[in-house]
Amino acid sequence: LFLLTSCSSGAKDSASSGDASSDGKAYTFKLAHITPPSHMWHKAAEKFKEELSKRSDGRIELEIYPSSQLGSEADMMQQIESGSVDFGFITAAYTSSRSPSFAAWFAPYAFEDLEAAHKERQSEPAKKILATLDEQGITGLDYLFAGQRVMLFKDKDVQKPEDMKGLKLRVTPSPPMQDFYKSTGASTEGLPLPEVYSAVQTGVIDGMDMDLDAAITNKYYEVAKYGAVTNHMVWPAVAMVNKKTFEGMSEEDQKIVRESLEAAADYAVETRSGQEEEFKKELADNGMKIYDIDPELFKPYIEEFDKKYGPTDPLIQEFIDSVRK
Ligand code: 3HB
Repeated sequence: LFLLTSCSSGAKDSASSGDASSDGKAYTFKLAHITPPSHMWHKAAEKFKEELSKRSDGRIELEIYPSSQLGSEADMMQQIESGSVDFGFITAAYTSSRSPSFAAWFAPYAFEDLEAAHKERQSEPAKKILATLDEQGITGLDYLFAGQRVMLFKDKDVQKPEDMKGLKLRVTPSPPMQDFYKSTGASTEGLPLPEVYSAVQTGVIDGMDMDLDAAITNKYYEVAKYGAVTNHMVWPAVAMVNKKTFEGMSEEDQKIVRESLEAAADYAVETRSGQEEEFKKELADNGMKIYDIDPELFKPYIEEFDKKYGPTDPLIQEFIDSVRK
């Protein structure tokens, strides 16, 4: 955090004393995330920047560091904790390794569509899950979504969960996601995104858990023939900020931050929802067989997930109860 100017004492804008008025401070914040500039999360970061500047009359500026320029998500979260980076959009998958209740978001087939997940982010359980970051010196502010998770297979036409038995699949190193796949009899490799293309190309893995967004940006259609658009899990990024930095801002500026993020989250979901058909077509045009699998076939695996993860954490149970009602 760089404090550029300050007109704090006797500030000109204290007309309504006692109110949540701005203290007139100017900020240039840093925001880090792992995705490339073409990804929805980066576009959401740009929207956040634009809204911050507009709503604060240029007092609140944002520098965005995409593509893991500042390191892995583990590095970034450590930097946010220490305050050398202010904001992050960090995958809920990684966040769940630091704060286990975020695993609730990986309850399989919990949402009808992206909009339903977007709505659930404002539920009490979702907010309580964000608040678990407090004890790490981080304020969890909101959730941003990219496309839901799908399954890509190198050369096996997987039509039902049982067809995955014995396949080696890349699944993000997040226990709830990996457990879901393991329950079908697949084995999992926790490869980070940059290693996935060559792993599937060389046959080290037989397929992957992915989203359509990253399937296109990484050209996985060149190395995988089959794409089951299961949309079986959502893929949230957790918008977070150093707690001290956030609490040091005036109430009005905190409100500007929250409202700017909300505008960015709305923008991301509206835009991404409208791209589903276009993304499927783009993959099909590039030679992939794109198809659905009936979610009913996954019912036993869904039940197994809920039974295993609900009892691990009261917040996960509360979240599951809220989404399965
Ligand atoms: C991933 O599958 O690891 C991934 C996908 C995204 C964004 C970030 C990571 O769309």
